[in-house]
Amino acid sequence: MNDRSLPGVTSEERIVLHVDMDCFYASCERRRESALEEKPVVVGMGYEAGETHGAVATASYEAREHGVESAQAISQALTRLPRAVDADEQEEAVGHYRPVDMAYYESVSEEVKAVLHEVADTVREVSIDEAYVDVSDRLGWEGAPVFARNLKARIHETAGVPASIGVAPNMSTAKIASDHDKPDGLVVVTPDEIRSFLAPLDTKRLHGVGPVTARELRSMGIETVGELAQTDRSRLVDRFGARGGEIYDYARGHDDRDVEPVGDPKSLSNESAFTEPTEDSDRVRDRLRRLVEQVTTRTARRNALYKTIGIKVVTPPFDVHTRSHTLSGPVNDPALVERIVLDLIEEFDGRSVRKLGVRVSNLSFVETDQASLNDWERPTTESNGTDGAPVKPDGGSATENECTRQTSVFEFT
Ligand code: DCP
Ligand code: MG
Repeated sequence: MNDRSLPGVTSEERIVLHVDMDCFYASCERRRESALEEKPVVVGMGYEAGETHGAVATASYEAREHGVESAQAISQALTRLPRAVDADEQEEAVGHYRPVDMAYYESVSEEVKAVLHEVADTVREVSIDEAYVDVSDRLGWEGAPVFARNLKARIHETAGVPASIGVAPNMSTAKIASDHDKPDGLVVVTPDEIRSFLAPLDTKRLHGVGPVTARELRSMGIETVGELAQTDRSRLVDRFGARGGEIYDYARGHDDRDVEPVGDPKSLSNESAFTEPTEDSDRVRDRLRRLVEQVTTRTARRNALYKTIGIKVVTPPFDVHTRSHTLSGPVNDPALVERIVLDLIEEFDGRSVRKLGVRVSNLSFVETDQASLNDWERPTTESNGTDGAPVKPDGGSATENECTRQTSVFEFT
């Protein structure tokens, strides 16, 4: 159980996907040159006649069988896998060398990331070929393998390149899982399996353990992640400082990092699940008030204004309902958020609720210049309301049912 739990709230496990494209640059080259399918492909610099300097950016899995790998000197790659010339193109033991074309790879990457944003709200893009996706709010573990398989297929159909996906209750394990069965991998590690999945692995597989740390760990008699998990935490902290505690936690399957989108977010939300589904509308409202406080604290910290305020209500088994209300201008007004949220929840009174979320979106970010905010301090939808009545959501276009929108992208069964 993780440490994020609040009293009365399940310290629920999340469902995190790590998506990592297979031999990405080489796959991009194959996408536009299908004759390269299943052939050894090396993408790099410095292999042309007369050039000797340069390095391998990546190699296809067929080329890796010849000992070619990322960051290798191109001269060494050429020794292991001679460059194909017209006459010997049919030979298996020759490599098809291509120059790096970043602009092209970036355009393919954008197509991949677009698919991810289409199927999930919470996406953290980590690099050109890697991203984390948190789907806890819309899936249970029983649905996770099908979701991941569909996502892989959809990336392949849409962007034309293969991905490996790891699914796990947290980021560090999801990353290990995506790498576990490459290429074309799909590895799902459920909360029950996490310790046994990690235990036999080399400590090098953990985030934060490089070759030097791995060597030090070995000198302490620690080879596997399982052995690391059995060590005294204090021994690791003494030796490696804060990072020692971190790798200990990862080894035990704990990682509380949130999948936080980088850059300015499009929305900010907080969610909370009940230990058991509840029909108690007072409890539901209390929980919502707390979520409003959490989310508006975050917006204040980031100097964010919001125009759209929404709730998410998950009813058993995992039905996700979203409702939102859009104001005519951006505001920073926690009391207004609370009124809107409490108004939106009325529709669900008497229904069993498993999980709640509060989201503000349509964000704009301001310098801390209060004067410029004052014009927008009150939304126009409220300006004629003097009786303090809750602002009514304008039932039409601003109210969206995310569940419907999302299932049109994916079938889950
Ligand atoms: N890259 C690079 N130089 C490196 C490592 C990587 O230029 N030393 C580039 C080329 C890769 C891309 O970054 O295609 C993504 O890096 P990965 O580590 O994910 O490697 P690949 O996607 O190529 O292979 P894998 O299937 O192992 O993910
Ligand atoms: Mg990759």
